[in-house]
Amino acid sequence: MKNLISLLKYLKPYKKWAFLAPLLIVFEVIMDLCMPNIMANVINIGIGENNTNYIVFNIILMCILTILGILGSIGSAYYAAKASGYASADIRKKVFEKITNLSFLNLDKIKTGHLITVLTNDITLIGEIIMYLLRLIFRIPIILVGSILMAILISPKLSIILVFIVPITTLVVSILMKKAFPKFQEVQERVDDVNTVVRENVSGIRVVKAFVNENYEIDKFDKANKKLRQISVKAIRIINVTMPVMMLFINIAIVFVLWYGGIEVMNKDMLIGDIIAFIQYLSNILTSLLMASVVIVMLSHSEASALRINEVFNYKSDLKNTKKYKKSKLKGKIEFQNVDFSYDQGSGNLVLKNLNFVIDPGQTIGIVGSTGSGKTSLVSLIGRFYDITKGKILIDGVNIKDYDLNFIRKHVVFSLQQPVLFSGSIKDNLKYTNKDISDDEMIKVSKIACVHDFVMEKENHYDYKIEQKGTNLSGGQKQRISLARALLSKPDILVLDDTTSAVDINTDLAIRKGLKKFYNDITILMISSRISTVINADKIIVLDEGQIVGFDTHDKLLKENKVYQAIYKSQIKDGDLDD
Ligand code: TTP
Ligand code: MG
Repeated sequence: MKNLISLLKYLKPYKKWAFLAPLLIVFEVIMDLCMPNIMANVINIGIGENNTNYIVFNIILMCILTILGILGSIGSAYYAAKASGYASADIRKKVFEKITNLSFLNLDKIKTGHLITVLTNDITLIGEIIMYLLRLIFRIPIILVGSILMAILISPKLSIILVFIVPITTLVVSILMKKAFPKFQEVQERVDDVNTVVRENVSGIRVVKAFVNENYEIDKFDKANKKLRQISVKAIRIINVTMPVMMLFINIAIVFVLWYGGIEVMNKDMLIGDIIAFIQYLSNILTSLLMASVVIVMLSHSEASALRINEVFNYKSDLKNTKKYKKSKLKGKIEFQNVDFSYDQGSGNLVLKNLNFVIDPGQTIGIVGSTGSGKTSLVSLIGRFYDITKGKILIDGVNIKDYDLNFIRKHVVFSLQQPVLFSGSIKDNLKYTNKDISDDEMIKVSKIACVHDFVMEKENHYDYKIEQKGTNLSGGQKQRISLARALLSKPDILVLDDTTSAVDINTDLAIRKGLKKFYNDITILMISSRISTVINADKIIVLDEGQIVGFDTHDKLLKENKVYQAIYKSQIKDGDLDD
């Protein structure tokens, strides 16, 4: 229960509403507790003694109590919904912020599907349970105790039945709930499975269709869906048994009360109205017990959700942001000293081995190497997306770990291998990092990145709507928008990870010329699978299986470096080297 309790602190800003909700329910409780008694009096005194005035007075009293009860109930529901709604929105915001701040290494380990389930299902469930708690926390115990007292007051003798019926009902209901609870937990897990299948399918639907594999995927979904159906039916079956069982107990109790009470009435030891009131209190007691057991099941159910929410809160980002060194801008000197790196720190499986190099401010550096040689991994270290296993990375002579993380991310800008665009207009995407960029500047940079020409061909130009995941743009267009977006965030160090791989050679050349002309003062790291892209770089890093096997100009490498020569030769054959 401690996880759920720890989440209740989110009610704090809304404590006024959180107090009003249980407080207002008191009117409903008063109504529930007084009504049977008043009804008994109307029958006993009003009807029994033919006292019309008494009947009218009590009916008016009942009306007033009912109206007050209903108003209280509406008010309570209103404030409970408000408090729980605001609190769960706050929790959702906190979880989202936490996810946004997680490191790559964290995110590599956590399934996206799990995070989405936490953000949607789990938090919604917590919101619901908070609402029920606010409404029922006082209602159930007061009605339970109040009704028991009233029943005893009416007839101590008849109340002996409570000694039997209350424990038996409690026992039976709790056994049923105990059975149902694990089933409901399993339902949640099966929902996760169905979600996973759907998510994979929707995001990979093009591949599924391209391989004509729809039937296989539908089959997979059917299996997950069938499992969910089976367990849901089982869980609901148990719950469905509970209601009739409760009704059975209530009816047995009523039969007993009528039988025994009837004898008492005939002996003139009891009045008819009292029997009716007693039956009312009895059903109050039993329904409260049922409600209590439902709440207890919900509480334990929501504890699992609360645990998952707290798990997200407790993820420790493995990138420590302690020293927080900042300056106005970076000059752009990058130094690697004996750097080893592994994605899986414990395994010793090194992706990069013993890297040593110095890049001077303003240089343009090409990075080449076969696929999987570690190019992307190398540059991701410069943005400190991961911490290295051994050695040191210095930027402007300062250890990268001493910088403020956000400062580094702001000044070392990436245009990634697979560009990610957001749904919205082209303009929204270009001004992603800074809304205040002027349209003139946006257009100027768009021309450098060879974005402007194709944008002018789209309808609405820069206001052209990009669909989810950029499906209505070509690969090369996405890459160029991603490059322009990177340039517009005014980097001191710019990293291009094969950014022009899907762009034709002439456009690629135009982009490189533009970069040289307008961005000569910043440090640029340019990964490319095409030698032609890096041919004019100040120096080229040649990577092979995580090691640097060459670091020099194109001409020198071509003369002396075997790995470089091999790459060069293979591309001449392909006719890829046109300039
Ligand atoms: P990369 O650094 O991605 O290799 P690359 O960029 O040179 O390859 P490409 O030209 O295809 O873009 O990968 C190097 C190794 O690191 C490879 O064995 C896969 C592994 N790796 C991970 O384990 N986790 C990751 O997140 C990445 C990016 C790579
Ligand atoms: Mg790569």
